[in-house]
Amino acid sequence: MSAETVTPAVDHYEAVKALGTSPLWQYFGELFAEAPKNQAVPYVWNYQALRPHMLHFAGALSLEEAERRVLMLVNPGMTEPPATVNSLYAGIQIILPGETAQAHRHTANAFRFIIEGEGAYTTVNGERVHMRPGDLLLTPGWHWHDHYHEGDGPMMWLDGLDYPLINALEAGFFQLYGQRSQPAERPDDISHRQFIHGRLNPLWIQPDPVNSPIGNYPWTETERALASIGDDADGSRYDGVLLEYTNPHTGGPVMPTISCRIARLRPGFNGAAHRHTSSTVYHVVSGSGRTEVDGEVLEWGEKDVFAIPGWVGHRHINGSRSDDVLLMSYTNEPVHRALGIYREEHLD
Ligand code: GTQ
Repeated sequence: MSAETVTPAVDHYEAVKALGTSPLWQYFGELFAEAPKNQAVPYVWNYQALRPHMLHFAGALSLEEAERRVLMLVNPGMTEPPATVNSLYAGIQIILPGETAQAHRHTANAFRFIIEGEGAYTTVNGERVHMRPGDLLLTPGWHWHDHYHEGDGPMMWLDGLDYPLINALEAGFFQLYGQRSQPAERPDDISHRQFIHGRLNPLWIQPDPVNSPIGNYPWTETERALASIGDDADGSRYDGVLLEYTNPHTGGPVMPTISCRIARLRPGFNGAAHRHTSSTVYHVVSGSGRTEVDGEVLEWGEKDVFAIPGWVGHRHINGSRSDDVLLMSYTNEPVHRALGIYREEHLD
């Protein structure tokens, strides 16, 4: 017998695996799916149910023990690592009078939307930025920030960050400032005082290439904008009177990876259905209603948070005959648009 005939059949699959390769034909359908298959699912987080537990942890855990006292809003489809939708995270943070959440910075971009309480401020790169309910505060990537509460009663807010994207891109860095709080180095609330008029910008400020220079978009201004639009504007068929918080230098989103928005759904608003590749997290500022998603109904009430993953068909409804719904939302749409992968489909 020749040596050739006794050689066992080579298992080419095992052999190529050992060589660090894999046959594309076994993965093709998964890697090049006809349409996106999102891990995240539509979901509602009930604020009133969470609130007593937030208060419990406020009493049980000091800010010396926790870098930030936050309950993460974890999507049941995205638990490891935890995320709220693809590329975005939401959390509810609580801080008590006299407490300091120590100064740190991270490459992830962050914002806060104030839910309840008054008298706290965040120091962002040396500027104290005061918070009131409905205010949108920005902490763009690599900006030092610490929170301090000098008022009465607990203060709670929604945190929105893009760390799932930053970590997926392997660009996550984190640093402690070294002291618990930063000294105030600039006049309090100066960034929004000098920019808030929107159409009159200070020319002595060197624009940041990607981030809005505004520390706080106060609720008083948001309300004024909605009131000024009134009842006779067309609005969007899908999202009602939908406004984007903008970077005054560019007119674009407040941060490169996150567009923050506020929408007013008038009484009886029955939105048209659509889907888009971008994912959205909503916070109900006031009112209650429902969102129909691919045959399922998400019911939401005041202060709740809900998630609509990308490519899920959805329609928002304000069933009330008398009350507005105000929805704050944030989305990764700017990332999809920047990469040329944004797609939208009208379903009605
Ligand atoms: O307040 O700086 O929910 O750094 C997650 C990470 C809040 C914050 C979060 C953070 C913060």
